[in-house]
Amino acid sequence: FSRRFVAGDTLEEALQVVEALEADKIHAILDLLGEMVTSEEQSRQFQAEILRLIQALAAKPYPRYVALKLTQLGLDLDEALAVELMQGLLEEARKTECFVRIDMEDSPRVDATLRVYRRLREAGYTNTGIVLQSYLKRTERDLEALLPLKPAVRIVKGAYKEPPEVAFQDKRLIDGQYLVLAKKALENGLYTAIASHDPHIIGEMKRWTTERGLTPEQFEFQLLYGVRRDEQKRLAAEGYTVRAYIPYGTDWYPYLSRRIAERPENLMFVARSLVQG
Ligand code: FMN
Repeated sequence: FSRRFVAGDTLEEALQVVEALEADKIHAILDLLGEMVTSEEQSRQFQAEILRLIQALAAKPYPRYVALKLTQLGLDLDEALAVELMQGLLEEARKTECFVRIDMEDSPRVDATLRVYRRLREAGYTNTGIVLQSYLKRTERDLEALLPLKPAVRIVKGAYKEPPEVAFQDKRLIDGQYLVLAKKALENGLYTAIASHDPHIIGEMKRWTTERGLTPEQFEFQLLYGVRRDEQKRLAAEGYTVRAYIPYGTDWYPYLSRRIAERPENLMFVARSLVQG
């Protein structure tokens, strides 16, 4: 039995999924599920659990890469706490060349997330990167402001329900803005993760990067574990760097709710695995 979108409750189960994907040349982004914690104690517990993940990856021969959310590390309680806990993680991660991606959450948290990222860069940590969401009207300005830092970026459409004041609602605008952001990031020399399952976006970015002569050292594709598995294999077989985002843990409710909101057919997969699980 394997679950469709979540690798399992435990780190050990998640690492088995990684081994299977590596056989297809797909690398892993490991994500311990958890977000919007309401106490310092919970934040510290999550940090300890992510440290355990980073340490477990240290022994592995494949690329080491984790993702987390700053509200998992207490961002809503105290920004300084999130910075402190991130520093502890990045210190450990840098020993083994492990990359730590800071996922982007909903719009009220974007400013704080970007501030924490800047603080970490000022403190000298380069093994971390951010996410930019094409549905937000502010994002092109955010990208421009960040350019001098040469951040590693992941471009996504955005997964949260956002009001029309801050976010485009029209799919064509969101998709158009996605391509604008991804190309602008690449034109400015940022290492860019193109995170989408959208055939139009993947196809256009393949075409454009080929036309520009970009190499696998400059960008990669990222998809979610369990989504378009054949496309993941195909891209990897074509020689692109491909990473799958692999969530694990017991706090899966918000994650699966977003997957169902963006694609209602996913409800079937989720319901089936709950029944079988
Ligand atoms: N959405 C966010 O709002 N923040 C994130 O940090 C985020 N990370 C993602 C990472 C990966 C690897 C992928 C594939 C998606 C991520 N998403 C994130 C979800 C996207 O915003 C979007 O909801 C989802 O990919 C569906 O859109 P698509 O048609 O482009 O695939």
